[in-house]
Amino acid sequence: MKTGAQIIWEALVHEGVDVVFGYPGGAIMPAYDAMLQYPVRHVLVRHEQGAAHMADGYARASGRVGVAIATSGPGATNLVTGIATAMLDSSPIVCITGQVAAPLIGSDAFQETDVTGVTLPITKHNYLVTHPEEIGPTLREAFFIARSGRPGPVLVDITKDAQQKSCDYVPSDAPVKLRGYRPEHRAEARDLERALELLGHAERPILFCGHGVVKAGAGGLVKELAERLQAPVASTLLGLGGFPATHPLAMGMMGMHGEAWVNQAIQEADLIVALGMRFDDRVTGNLKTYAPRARKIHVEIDPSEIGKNVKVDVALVGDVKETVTALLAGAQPGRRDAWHARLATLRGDTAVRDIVHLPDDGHLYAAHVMHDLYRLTEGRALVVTDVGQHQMWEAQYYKHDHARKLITSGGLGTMGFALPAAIGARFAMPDDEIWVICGDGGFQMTSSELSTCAQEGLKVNVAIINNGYLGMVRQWQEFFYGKRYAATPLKNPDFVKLADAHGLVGLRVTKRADIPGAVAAARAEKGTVVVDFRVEQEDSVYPMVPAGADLGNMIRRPLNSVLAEQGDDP
Ligand SMILES: Cc1ncc(C[n+]2csc(CCOP(=O)(O)OP(=O)(O)O)c2C)c(N)n1
Repeated sequence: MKTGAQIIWEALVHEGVDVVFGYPGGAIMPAYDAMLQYPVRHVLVRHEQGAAHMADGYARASGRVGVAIATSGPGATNLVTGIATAMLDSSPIVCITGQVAAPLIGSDAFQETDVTGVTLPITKHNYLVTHPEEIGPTLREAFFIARSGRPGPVLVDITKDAQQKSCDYVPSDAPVKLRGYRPEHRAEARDLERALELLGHAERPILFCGHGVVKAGAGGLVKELAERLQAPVASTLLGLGGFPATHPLAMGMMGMHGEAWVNQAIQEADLIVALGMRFDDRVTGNLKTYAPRARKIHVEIDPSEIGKNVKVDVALVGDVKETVTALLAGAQPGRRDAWHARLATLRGDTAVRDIVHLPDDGHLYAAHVMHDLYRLTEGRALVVTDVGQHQMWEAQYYKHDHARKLITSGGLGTMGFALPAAIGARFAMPDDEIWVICGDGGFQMTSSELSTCAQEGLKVNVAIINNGYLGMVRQWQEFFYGKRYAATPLKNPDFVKLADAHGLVGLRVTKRADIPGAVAAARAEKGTVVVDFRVEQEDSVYPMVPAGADLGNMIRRPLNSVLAEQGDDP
């Protein structure tokens, strides 16, 4: 006989879990008490949002399921932002919450919240468990659902009395079968044939590398396909690293803050092969004018994404790896010289406008920090970004050649994600050099997790891109709201002192020349280091497609100001 609390840990150990991120409280105390008997490391977070992001960061870095644990009521509701973040980016996490005892449910008992109700739309699935016998099988299903098909978060809410009561428990290895849940799909032969026909005839194709390529570990196959077809590859934000950024066929990022020439190329392409991506509005701009000349092939594991935003000519529903393997079996080599010549023209003056190429004028630009971090870490760091301008600059200037080395909140755009997600990634990748890149705003949303770093003895490097503003919102105010900076200037704490208060090292950089020294000092330190980069306050991310505008209609860095800074006559 085992208590329900013991069964929770037995089931987790059986699933191969060796670390969980959580915060205790009344309704989950039996589980915490039983935890001491099991070989699972518990990381005590400072806010349950952090626990969910840590589980998410762990999952994204490792490809395994991350686990967060919290008590009922406020503990459970604090998980919500992290669960929604995982949902929008298809990240496999299992959240276990305590619930008030079953007889009290519905009585507004102390710390009672209907968390299965609250999380219904932001979980792939959720459960309320009221009997100890259900705990083992439910957790087994939860892990299966989280990682199968299109991955996502699953919440298991377990009443306190179910944790306290006992029953027999034997872990099962039988395959999980659930009525109505069919996560596996395989592209149909006739659709593959049709796709190969379109590929054979295309003169101006582009492959799109989405998050699904990273998740499926399909990067090598996509490279083979791109080289065979001589097709250029554009990436979504979450697809970065899925295809090597330094490969000659790599175009870089598409979408709102993608390269202008890449977006223009999409508008001129005659075939798009979208691999594991979902045509998010940040990628397409105005759907009415999106890629008007292109036939579209959509390779996607989730059938509900097909035709959701963009009508496609061929849908290949299935795992990206399997589907690209099937395409490779029939894809014919191509050259497409004229298309590559056209792309070179489109690329045009992009380099001239690039701020990184400007001479050092004494100002510290965020782009310099990203570029130097890329250079100094030789592109090998695992970078976890927060949300805002710095996120886009990182995507533009840190060239990722490897999958799972950029972790960022794409779909939900959750400020406060980076530091906790990096802590989770630290457990997945104990030997990686990890850099958190965050804004001064987002950092303060979850900076209390510095305490977690200190208590757990964790090493991450935190680069705060400190522009004294909620930068991305300030940029929109500058472009679209007549420079009325409503509620975007920030009066920040002294981040160096804040690090010090946590018993950690803090550094400050105000000049470009000082970046390498600070990076070296941060790398040399054993514990977590916070580097406060005081960057240009009113710089903007260029280029930009205004929300809902045509993809080919980008705001570019004003050439006049660029030439003026270069000392040329505008
Ligand atoms: C939790 C949350 N609240 C609000 C927003 C809206 N938002 C998007 S970017 C941004 C500004 C971010 O400022 P900062 O963290 O300083 O980064 P920067 O843009 O300056 O690089 C805001 C407020 C958000 N994405 N997430």
